[in-house]
Amino acid sequence: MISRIDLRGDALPEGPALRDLLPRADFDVAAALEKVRPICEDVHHRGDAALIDFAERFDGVRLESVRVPARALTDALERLDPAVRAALEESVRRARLVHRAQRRETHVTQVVPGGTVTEKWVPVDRVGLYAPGGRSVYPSSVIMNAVPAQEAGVESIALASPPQKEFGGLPHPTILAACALLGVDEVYAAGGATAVAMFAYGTESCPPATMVTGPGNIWVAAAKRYFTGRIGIDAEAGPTEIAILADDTADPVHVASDLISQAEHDPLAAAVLVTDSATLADAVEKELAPQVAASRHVEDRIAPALAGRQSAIVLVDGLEEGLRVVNAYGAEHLEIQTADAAALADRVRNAGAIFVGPWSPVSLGDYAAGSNHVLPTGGCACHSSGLSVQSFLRGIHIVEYTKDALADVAHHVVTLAEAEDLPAHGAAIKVRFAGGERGEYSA
Ligand code: HSO
Ligand code: ZN
Repeated sequence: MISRIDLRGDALPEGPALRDLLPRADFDVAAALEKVRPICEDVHHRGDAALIDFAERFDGVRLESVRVPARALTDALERLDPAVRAALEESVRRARLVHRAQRRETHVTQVVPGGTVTEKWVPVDRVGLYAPGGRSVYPSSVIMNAVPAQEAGVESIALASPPQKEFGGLPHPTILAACALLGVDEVYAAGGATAVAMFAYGTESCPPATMVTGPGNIWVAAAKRYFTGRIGIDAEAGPTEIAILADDTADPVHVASDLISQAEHDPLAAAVLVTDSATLADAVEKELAPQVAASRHVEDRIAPALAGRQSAIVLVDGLEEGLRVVNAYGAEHLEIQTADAAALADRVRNAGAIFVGPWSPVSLGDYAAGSNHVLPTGGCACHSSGLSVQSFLRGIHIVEYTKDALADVAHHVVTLAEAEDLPAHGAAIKVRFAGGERGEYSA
């Protein structure tokens, strides 16, 4: 059901060589790029008409309009199961606490007397959020995208989600209800690459956005890559990953169920256990069989995810080696279930989010820890962070020097300009002081 990679005995290789030994899904965004290009360009040229045609082709429903009427949002919220509503509200409350604390203050640095650099943080003007449909109807992801954008102060927030045939061409009602709960009232029925193109170019009904964020399948990732440079994106989300670093103190029942919990997302989802305990490895493997058999999405997702080349039990000599392995892997989610989990967590350098100890499973983070669940996948945790308030802000430097302060540093600027063979740069300084009474650069 799940393969083993035995890294015991020999010394572990360094960096990329170690990474090459570890499992990972094939997620060929570059190949998908060629297919999304004509779709995006059609949306560019034909706007709403193209969106409506693509909805018919991909989602099997002819839309009257791409914009979802306000009434559909309030209706969906009214009809939402009260228990689901309460859970979403608690999720929002916790996410707000965490994301509000990420806000950034304007910072003024007095570099020299009379010379300041102020860094102010400005939210992007307009964000298009994407919420997948089909297999992944996740109102929780609406929260994880909308809350940081709102806390960052983004003024214009729109959301797109695929039209659903069974709901008369509207996005899934729980997505609409989550939007209503969050006060996101500009919603479009558009899916995959067409939704990203709608936000990137704008159409008759949807003004263009400066940034698009949110999870999605390979077509969404490819469309984000297509528009990189034209609009801001969060990340090209790949299939979900869980890595668990565990020793013989971990409970195999918990470890197995946590591996399955993320395998449940996608046949390409990755579940990786890294352990120095062969006993735990055997126990987890034994536990997986009955737990998988008792799960709902076995054939289409869990079984292929666990059996896929992206999942494995990795055996290492000790936790030091285990730490090197999880750092080389850079998991989207990393659980640490060892005797001294917090101390090990402190030494993790590469992970989208870290879940420490036996009572902090990834499912908690998916819904209600307060942390964000839009996290870097595919090893991108080695250089990127999950979605946060920061994702929606730009830091702008405001430079303000007095005449005296410029005079003090002028000779350095002129020297560097000459060293770079850019005399006009130096001239822009000199011209301000020519003819001064106290020498060339006197104030
Ligand atoms: N684990 C997913 C997010 C999610 N889980 C949504 C449940 N719903 C990617 O981080
Ligand atoms: Zn999940």
